[in-house]
Amino acid sequence: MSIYAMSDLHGCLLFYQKMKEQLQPEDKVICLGDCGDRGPQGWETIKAVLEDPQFTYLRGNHEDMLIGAMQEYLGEDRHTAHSYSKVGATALLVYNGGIQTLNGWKDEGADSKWLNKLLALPFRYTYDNKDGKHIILSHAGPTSILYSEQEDLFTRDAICWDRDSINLEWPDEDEFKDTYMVHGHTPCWYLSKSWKPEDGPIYYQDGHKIDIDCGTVQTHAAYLFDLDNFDGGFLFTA
Ligand SMILES: [Mn+2]
Repeated sequence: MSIYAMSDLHGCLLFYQKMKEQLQPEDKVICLGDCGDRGPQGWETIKAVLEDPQFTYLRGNHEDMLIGAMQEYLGEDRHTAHSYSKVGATALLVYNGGIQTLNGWKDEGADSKWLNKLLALPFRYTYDNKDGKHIILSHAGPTSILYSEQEDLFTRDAICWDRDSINLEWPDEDEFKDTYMVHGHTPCWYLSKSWKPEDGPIYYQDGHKIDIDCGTVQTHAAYLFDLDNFDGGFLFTA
């Protein structure tokens, strides 16, 4: 049995299908969020991952915006990680390429069962691998979650949205020397302009942070990152 992570398919259902062809029935995949928006089949990709028992689906900022937009459409109070104080969640989702995803849900009757499934998604997942590496997985990978298991609005907002902690150094406390953080949210080309999908995930902050977002919608590539063997895993290209 293998356990993998993947992230940021952004409507590229094709890569979900390619991953399914690669997986053995007993394998597990942690999906680090952002299944919808920007790409061609946002709503279909979200539904496929939500309904697939092989996948553990974590909330990304695009799921967070979609939850807010669904709640705004249904006239419910918002229960999002982000406050959306300046603009509504719907406006922000549309600005970030989410109109097709939202319309996919509306065209099928705007069923609140999907909202409830999205609301139930966890924000983080931890895995202790075969080499004794303690791995924290989340969408955005904020350094702050090293210090707290607690989840409040501030922490959840950071888990879904934070990009600033990319520039921090890995803490030198002993307790974090075997800890690794695997995340998406920030395409690898944002960290290195010369990066190409064939180069693989980017390791930074002394190799403890691992960005597996290869910018699928722009690069037409996606990773399955093997959590027990960092040198294993698969690159898929269209
Ligand atoms: Mn994101």
